[in-house]
Amino acid sequence: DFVINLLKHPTFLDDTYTTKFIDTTPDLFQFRKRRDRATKILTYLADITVNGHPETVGRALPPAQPRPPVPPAPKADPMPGTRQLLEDKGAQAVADWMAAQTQLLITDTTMRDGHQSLLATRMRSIDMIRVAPSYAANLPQLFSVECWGGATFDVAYRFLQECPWQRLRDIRQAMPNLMTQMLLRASNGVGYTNYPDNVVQAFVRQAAATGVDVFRVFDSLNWVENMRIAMDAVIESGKICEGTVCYTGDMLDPDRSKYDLHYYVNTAKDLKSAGAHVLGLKDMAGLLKPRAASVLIRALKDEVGLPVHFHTHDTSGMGGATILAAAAAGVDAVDCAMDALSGNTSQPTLGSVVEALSGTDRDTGLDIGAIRAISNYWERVRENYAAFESGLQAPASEVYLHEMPGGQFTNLKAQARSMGLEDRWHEVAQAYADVNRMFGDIVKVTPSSKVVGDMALMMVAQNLTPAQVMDPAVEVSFPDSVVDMMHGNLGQPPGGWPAALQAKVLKGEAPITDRPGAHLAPVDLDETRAKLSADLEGKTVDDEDLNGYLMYPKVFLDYMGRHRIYGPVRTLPTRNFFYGMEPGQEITAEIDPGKILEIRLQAIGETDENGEVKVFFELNGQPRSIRVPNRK
Ligand code: BTN
Ligand code: 3PY
Ligand code: ZN
Repeated sequence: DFVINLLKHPTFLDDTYTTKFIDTTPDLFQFRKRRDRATKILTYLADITVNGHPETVGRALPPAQPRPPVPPAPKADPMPGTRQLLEDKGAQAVADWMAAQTQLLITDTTMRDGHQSLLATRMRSIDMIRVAPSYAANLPQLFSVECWGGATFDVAYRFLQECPWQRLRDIRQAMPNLMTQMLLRASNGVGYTNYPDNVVQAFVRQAAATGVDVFRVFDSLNWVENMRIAMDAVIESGKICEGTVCYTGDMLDPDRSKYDLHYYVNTAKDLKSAGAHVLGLKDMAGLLKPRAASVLIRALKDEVGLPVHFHTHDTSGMGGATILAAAAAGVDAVDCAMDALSGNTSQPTLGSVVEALSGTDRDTGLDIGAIRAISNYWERVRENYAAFESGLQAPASEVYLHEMPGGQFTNLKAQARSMGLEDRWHEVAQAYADVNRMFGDIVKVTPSSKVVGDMALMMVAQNLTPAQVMDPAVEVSFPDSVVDMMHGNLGQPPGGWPAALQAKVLKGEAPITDRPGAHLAPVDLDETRAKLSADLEGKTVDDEDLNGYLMYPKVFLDYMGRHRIYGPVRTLPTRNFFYGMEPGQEITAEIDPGKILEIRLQAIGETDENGEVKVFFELNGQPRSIRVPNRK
């Protein structure tokens, strides 16, 4: 049988079993092996120690002297919070309670948008789960903790080698009194493309079952028609549906009349009719100015009749002022990030908003001492992610020109750098604004923002002006994402796509104008599960795995392939996950509740004639050696 086959393979006999090995002997990838999880984790540590982590090589280093993050002690048993209200009385009761509150309710975004916007979404679950009990015990007045969705789903599998569902389950368990919140891109799920309706429905059902309480549902073109499938699925699951309108442009600028007060109020009313319990106002780029916030929030409160939850980014440096204006105008809840992961392209600073409102009629009721202690934990956590810092030095008013979402800004900058366009960044910013106008002035948020970014980079790289792009006589090879969007595959913007550009992009092909989901056949879930199980050599495929695969087939399979080699590396401390170990260092990893591996790195051998290195460990006091290729 294949286990014996594998064990007889000469490379396996001397304990070498790595990605490279898999790449060079793909036939063996199909074989089951019996290596225990501890050996897998040692293999990972040996490989990273010798070769470095591909994602951190050449990047900024964390402090030489590690300062391990220590979560603040839970002060008491967790008091009942919003979660109990949801469990006991249901989603509508939470919405009614929100609207009746006088205090400003706060969502902490550190575990999702905070690190998505500042650290390229690279925060690992272990750093979140360890502090979750401190949130539960010391900040029970929080409205919710945003900890899932957006880009975190994909990045967990793709770059962090961990299961996003397990993250959600663990956080949910560690924080039983607080509502968890996720960001859902409506029919685009947590991906970049429109999924078949039944895939969106299955995903929402699973997210609710595994532990999401509040679903912030938005569409990247504010097309309510394309949000109904996701919103209905949330409502059916009994969880809170935060139907969300994205803010763009400048509401009080008469030259940007497409997105005026009427537009927002009408869209919000449509969201209410579609069943939203709460109205989300999502200012993903941080464009809502304080004066506009006063007008907009007051109108939404007066004319729509839903509690309003406001989200912004501090890219301009003006986010705190806008939050205070929104609070004065009667907003019910706002998003902030813990101090140490706030500011710039992230959310405004949680502790400072709490301080600013302390003693006022919108006093948040949160304990500022508890906030500082938790922020101090995040400050230490952040040090270990130095490789993913963007280097952004300061807030900038340029955001009002380009209108890039906080989560995209540093990403696009890195993309520009990798294309050799770093010195032309301000041209990219201008091109981004130009593309937005060419596309008819659209909402720019994942995935529409990615399309605008692709087009802007292409124009700068090829020195194309907007006039040239529009000129029917100039041949332009548009990015695939632009063709896809002009085809209607992300839905319809208000007023439709500009006809001349659309015709040029589509080269005579007819666009669709109805829901993209209406053109996608439902996926046969049983058949997909059976096929996936077969591809994974008979492994039982549970609903979480199935939904991960449906969102990201290749990313999921690659993750599973690495998982069988490296095992539960999510249990490693972050420092060691990214940088391996020093000789003499000792760490622990809890691979199951109560099952703790004590790992000591004894020594690193010389590279032998086969280009391999033997790495000597002690595992729970027993010597173990692992051989890995030296790829340096
Ligand atoms: C990735 O970045 O592709 C996922 C992280 C795991 C990659 C592992 S780390 C050890 C080994 N060396 C590599 O170059 N890839 C794998
Ligand atoms: C996402 O979709 O990931 C976003 O953060 C949009 O703002
Ligand atoms: Zn955001």
